[in-house]
Amino acid sequence: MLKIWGRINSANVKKVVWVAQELGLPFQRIDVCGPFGGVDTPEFLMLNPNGTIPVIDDDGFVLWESNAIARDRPAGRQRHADTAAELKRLDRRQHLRLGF
Ligand SMILES: N[C@@H](CCC(=O)N[C@@H](CS)C(=O)NCC(=O)O)C(=O)O
Repeated sequence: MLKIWGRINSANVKKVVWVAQELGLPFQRIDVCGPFGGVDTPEFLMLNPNGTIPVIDDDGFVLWESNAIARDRPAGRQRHADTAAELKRLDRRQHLRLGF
């Protein structure tokens, strides 16, 4: 499931939440930054070394910068799905070729 890190009163976080809602994507939003803190932890800095919000983790695909997220997600999700389908197809063909 799509995870969105960031307090909801951030305009940049609102932008990403809006995109997820427009795409009909189920998501979990995690309150960090400002009064919630949590953007200076090693775990968060692994996700975004800038320590800023929003950050998303979409089934392992991590991205920060709200405009990049807003631009990427619609196509990115399709790209992700296409890649997964392609890998499955190749795997199936490999099995057929190796006969097991
Ligand atoms: N250009 C970045 C800006 C990110 C940014 O500066 N986010 C603010 C909140 S809106 C932030 O994380 N501030 C750090 C803080 O308040 O500690 C984006 O669009 O994602």
